[in-house]
Amino acid sequence: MSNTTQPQSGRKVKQDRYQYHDYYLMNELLSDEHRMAQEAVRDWVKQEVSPIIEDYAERAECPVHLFKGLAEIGAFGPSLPVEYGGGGMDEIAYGLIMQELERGDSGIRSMASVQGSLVMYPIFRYGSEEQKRKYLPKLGSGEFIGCFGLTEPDHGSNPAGMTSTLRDDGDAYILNGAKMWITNSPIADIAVVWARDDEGKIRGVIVEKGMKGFSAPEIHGKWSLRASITGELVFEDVRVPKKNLLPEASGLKAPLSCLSKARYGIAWGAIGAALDCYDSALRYSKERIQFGKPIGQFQLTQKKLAEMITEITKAQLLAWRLGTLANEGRATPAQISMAKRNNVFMALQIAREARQIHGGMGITNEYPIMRHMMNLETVLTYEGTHDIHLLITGHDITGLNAFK
Ligand code: TGC
Ligand code: FAD
Repeated sequence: MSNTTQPQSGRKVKQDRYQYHDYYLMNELLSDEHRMAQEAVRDWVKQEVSPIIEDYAERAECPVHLFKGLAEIGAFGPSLPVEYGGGGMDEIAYGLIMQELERGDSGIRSMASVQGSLVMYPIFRYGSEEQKRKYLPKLGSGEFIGCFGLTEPDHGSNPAGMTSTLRDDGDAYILNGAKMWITNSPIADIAVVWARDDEGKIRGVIVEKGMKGFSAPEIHGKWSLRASITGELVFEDVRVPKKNLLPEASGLKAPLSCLSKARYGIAWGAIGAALDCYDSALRYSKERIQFGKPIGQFQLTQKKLAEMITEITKAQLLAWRLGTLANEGRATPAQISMAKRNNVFMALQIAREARQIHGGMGITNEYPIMRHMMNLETVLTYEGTHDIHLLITGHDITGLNAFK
C-alpha cells in the first residue's frame, strides 16, 4: 500500500491518518498515563501496522510477527496486574489502546482482545496460582499465543446449549467436542475451552497444543477480518490433566464474564475504525474536485461528514462514561452490551458513508475503507450479535427475558 493518496484530480496528498478528531475535547478528561498509552500505541500502529496491513489483508494472512510488538506496547491485558503479565493500567487506558489498534485494523485489535480478555483474564480470574504463574507471564510477553473456545458449530448465540464434554477419568478429564470460529486457534499454544462436566456444569480447561487428539484446522474463505486467523478446535478423547481445570469457573457465567471484558474493549475499538474512515473521507472531500469545487463544499457531503463526527463523538462519550463506571467496578454487562452494539453499528455506518464519499476510489485498497467495512461485519457478529445485544438491553429494561 502506498503512503500517499491520489484523488482523481491528480494531486498527491500526503496521508496522515492519525488525527485525534476530538470534537468534544475528550482529551481533557484523560490522565497523562492515558495519553502516553494512547500515543505509544498510535505510533506503533503507524509504524508497524498501517504500512503492511493492506497486503496482509489482501493475502488473507495473519501478521503473526506483530504479537511480540503488541506485547511490548502493553496491549495484552492492559488492566490486569503487572505481576501477572498485565499492564497495571485502568479500564480507560485499556479502551484507548483498543481504539488505537482498531484504527489500524479490527483483526489486530482482535489479536489483543483474545489474548488479554479471553485468555489471560479467565486464567487470572478463575485459574489456580500455579496456572497463573505458568501461563500469564508467557501470554503477556507474547511468547505464548492463546485462544478462547466457546462457540460450537451448532451453538453460537446460545452457548448454554453446548455439547462438548469433560468426562472425569482419574487424574484427567477426557475432552470431546468441537469449537467453531475460533480466533487464533491454528497458531495458538494454548486454548481456554468451555465444556460440560459429568454433572452437566460448564467448566473451563486449558488445553495445550500437542495434546493427543487435539487439532485446530484453519477456516478459509473469509471476506472479513482477513488479517486475523480463524479456525476450529477439535477434541477427540483429549486427556486434559486435572491441574488444567480452571478451579474457580463454574457455570455459563464464567465465560460470559470474559465476554464482558472483551466487549468493553470492542466498544472502544470500533471508534478507532470509524475514526480512520472519517479521517480518510474528510481529507478526500477537500481534495477531490467535481463541478469545479471540492466535493466537501456540497451540502450533501457536508451532511455525511457532520453526521459522522456527531456519531463518533456520541460513541466516544458513551465509551468514556462506560470506562469511568468500569473503573469504579460499576459497569453492568447490559451497559457494556449497549456500548458494543451502538459503537460497532456506528462504525459500520460510517464506513459505508465514507465509501460513498470516496466514490469509485472507495472500493480500492488505496484507502482503508473497504477493509474496515468488511472487518466490521465480523465485529457486528462476534462477541454477541447486534440483535443479541439488543435483546440483552430489552431484558434489562423490561425484566422480560427473550431467551427463555
Ligand atoms: P443467562 O441465564 O442470561 O446468564 C447465565 C449467567 O451468566 C450471567 N451473565 C453474565 N455475567 C457476566 N457477564 C455477562 N455478559 C453475562 N451475561 C449473563 C447471568 O447473570 C447468569 O448468572 P447466574 O448467577 O444467574 O447464573 O444465560 P443465557 O443462556 O440465557 O444466555 C444469555 C445470552 C444469550 C445473552 C448469552 O448466551 C450471550 O451473550 N450470547 C452471545 C454469545 C457470544 O457473545 N459469544 C461470543 C463468543 S467469543 C467471541 O466471539 C470472541 S471474538 C473475539 C475476537 O476475535 O476479538
Ligand atoms: P447464530 O447464533 O446462528 O445467529 C444467526 C442469526 O440469528 C444472527 O443474526 C443472530 O442475531 C440471530 N439470532 C440467534 N438467536 C436469536 C434470538 N434469540 N433472537 C433473535 N435473533 C437471533 N467464538 C469464540 O468462542 N471464540 C472466538 O475466538 C471467536 N472468534 C470469532 C471470529 C470470527 C471471524 C467470527 C465470525 C466469529 C467468531 N466467534 C468466536 C464466534 C461468534 O461469537 C459467533 O459467530 C456469534 O456469537 C454468533 O453465532 P453464530 O455465528 O453461530 O450465529
